Amino acid sequence: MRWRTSAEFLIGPQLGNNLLMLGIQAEAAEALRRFRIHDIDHIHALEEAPGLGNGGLGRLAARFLESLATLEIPATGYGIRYEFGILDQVIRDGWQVEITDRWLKGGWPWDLVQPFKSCRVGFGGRTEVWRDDHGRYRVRWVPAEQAIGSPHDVPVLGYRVNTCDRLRLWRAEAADAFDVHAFNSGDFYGAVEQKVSSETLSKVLYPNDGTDAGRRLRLMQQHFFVSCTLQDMLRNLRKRGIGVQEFATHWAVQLNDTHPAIAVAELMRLLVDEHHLEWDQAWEITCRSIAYTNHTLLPEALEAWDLGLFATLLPRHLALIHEINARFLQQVRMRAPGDEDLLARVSIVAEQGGKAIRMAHLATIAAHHVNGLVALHSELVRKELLADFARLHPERFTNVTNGVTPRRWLALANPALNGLLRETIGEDWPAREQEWRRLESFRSDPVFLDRREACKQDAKRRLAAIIASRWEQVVDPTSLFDVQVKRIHEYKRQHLNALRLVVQYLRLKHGDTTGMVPRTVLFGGKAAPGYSMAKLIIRFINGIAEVVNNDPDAEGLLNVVFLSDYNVKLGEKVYPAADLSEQISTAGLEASGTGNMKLTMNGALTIGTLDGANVEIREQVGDDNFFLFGKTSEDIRHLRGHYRSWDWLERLPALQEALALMEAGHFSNGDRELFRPLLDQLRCQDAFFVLADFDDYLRAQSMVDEVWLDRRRWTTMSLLNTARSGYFSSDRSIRHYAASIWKVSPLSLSMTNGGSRA
Ligand code: 26Q
Repeated sequence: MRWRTSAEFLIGPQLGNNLLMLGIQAEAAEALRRFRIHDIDHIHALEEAPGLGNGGLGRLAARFLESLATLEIPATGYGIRYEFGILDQVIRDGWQVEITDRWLKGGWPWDLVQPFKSCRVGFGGRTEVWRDDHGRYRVRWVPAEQAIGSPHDVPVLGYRVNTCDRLRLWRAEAADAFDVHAFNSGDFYGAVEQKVSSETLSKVLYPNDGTDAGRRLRLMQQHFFVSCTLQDMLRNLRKRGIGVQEFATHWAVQLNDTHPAIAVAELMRLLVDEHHLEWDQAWEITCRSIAYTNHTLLPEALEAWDLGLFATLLPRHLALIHEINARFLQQVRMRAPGDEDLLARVSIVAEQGGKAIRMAHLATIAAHHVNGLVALHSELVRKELLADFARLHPERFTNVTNGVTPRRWLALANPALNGLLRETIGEDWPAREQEWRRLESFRSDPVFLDRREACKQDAKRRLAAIIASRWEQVVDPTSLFDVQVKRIHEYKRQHLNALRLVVQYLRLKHGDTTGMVPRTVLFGGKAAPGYSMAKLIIRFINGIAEVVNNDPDAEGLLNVVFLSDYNVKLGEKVYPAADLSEQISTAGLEASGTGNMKLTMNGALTIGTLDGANVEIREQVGDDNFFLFGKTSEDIRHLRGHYRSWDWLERLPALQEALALMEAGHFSNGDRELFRPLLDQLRCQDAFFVLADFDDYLRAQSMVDEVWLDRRRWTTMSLLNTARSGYFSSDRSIRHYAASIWKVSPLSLSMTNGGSRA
């Protein structure tokens, strides 16, 4: 059995997906008709989607479970049942305003509580030494507080198979819900205080703004769900009569980034303190079962916990980590005698700037495999982020390229294309990504290309209708739909996209429209609540939209829409309708990206840098079918240190004019100060090399215009993007994990009454 621990599972709406997986969409629609409901989409629209994740990492965890189920590999995803997920976004006066996500307010019918499988989790307190019957010294942790985790199970269906996997989300409850003593003594509020503070544990998902990573509650959340999970697994073995020594043969543990990395210490504590294993045996079991996936190269996003906080909350774990560290450093000493710098670099405990526990080091030291998300990212993990560790144990470092599920993102989200694919490459195409290449044989078939184009038009019309009703904007479905949907972050460079719109707008104002094609430019994404520059970028985009959409000179040529509250549900409408996919991050900074894969599958052409998964997308679809621009990660590395954005600006007259217009308050109702922080950042620092890539981005955009004018060529390229995107099916990723990291194979249960895919 495998389990994947992740602090986030962004699972999306369940109904439509489950009907698809079971193959009963038509039956469900028919059943509804008997209740005089003729459009099942009305029902889908009512479903509340759990926002239990920030973005890519949470979405990846969800889709990997779906692929595990589809491939019939027994697995459980373990996470937290947050009461409030990622904040809902509304736009007021161009600004993002956050609203609590009360996804549970109307109840949620998809999970099953398992009260008899609850677990107790401790916090704080002290450790005690005692002697066992054999006279050996043992340590016992005496926590000061306890909480209870109760499992809420969500079935994860595979595509047309006879089994399902399980997502087990822990909800925190008070260990002693009601303090009768306090109540009897008249302290009514004190009587529920413990309850309130324990339940806070699973209350809210933390945003990934990286600013307040030292938050005590987040560390408590991590320990809470990891401890429940490991206890659950040990109980499972006990129930099956399997000894703890066999742990690693029965469970393969995949850490989704370092958020669950405390598992290394907690598993050691359970094995050594509670199951009385010797250290060496416990360590061997821990290392044989745990593997770690890294998701970020940004130093500020690497988790490091203040040592004092750790000591107060998890005193026993801290002692165990010190022991793990001491033994590891001793090995390093033997390998590299006298290299004190190396010891300081690899130690779990960071000594500079206040002592801290580096979770990535803890995970890396224990893991039998450490993987990145795409070739380039894995390379940077190996050569830069964890280079010292990779020199010590090169065999542990590997790559597993991310994927996305073609079920949700193509079969479900794009019904017209689904129909065409079923007809051409077989009913079973969503589970057979190797077959997609057969579509290439239609690349010169005009009838087929027309049908392919009609599918895209259908999706664009549907999105245009949603935009008209929800955002009250009219967009032309025959224009080029140019899409950038993802979390708002400076490294993702939505401001690069926005600035080229200003340049474009100025061209329109100057009457210079040669070669320009009608475009509808769509943005979507949330900014972390504490990330003010990201929020200013949203304000900037909305300022541009307001001006451009109301200027008659731009009519029919440029339309800009900010799709507020972008989430999985809205994504299902956007991906199928996209013509152009904007993947324009600063090279070396986007670990992978997965929206880029969903867009490629849906036949959008990518304009992008050589970053993250873009590199492999371009390799797969061919460089003729990809609009490449920008500096490479290598170029950026060389530029760092002596980059002077103002020198670059000198050579960019069109951009100078755009910045001047911003500064004049043109996009902020005359307010000349509003965008000052953004302007200063670009002119004086430009930490994300927007100016260094600007000219080349414009060049690539005019290539886009040129190809769009030759619609046959565009549609052929679009078809080839879909045909060659099979590599990005998450089934391929999971097969890779299964074979090379977990060493597991499918367990197929044959059907007795039909319906199985096999
Ligand atoms: C950390 C500390 C404190 C509070 C929050 C966090 C936190 C939470 C979530 C840090 C990071 C995240 C999420 C990261 C994430 O989504 N990363 C993305 O993962 C994708 C899937 O592998 C990649 O495609 C993206 O490139 C990567 O940015």
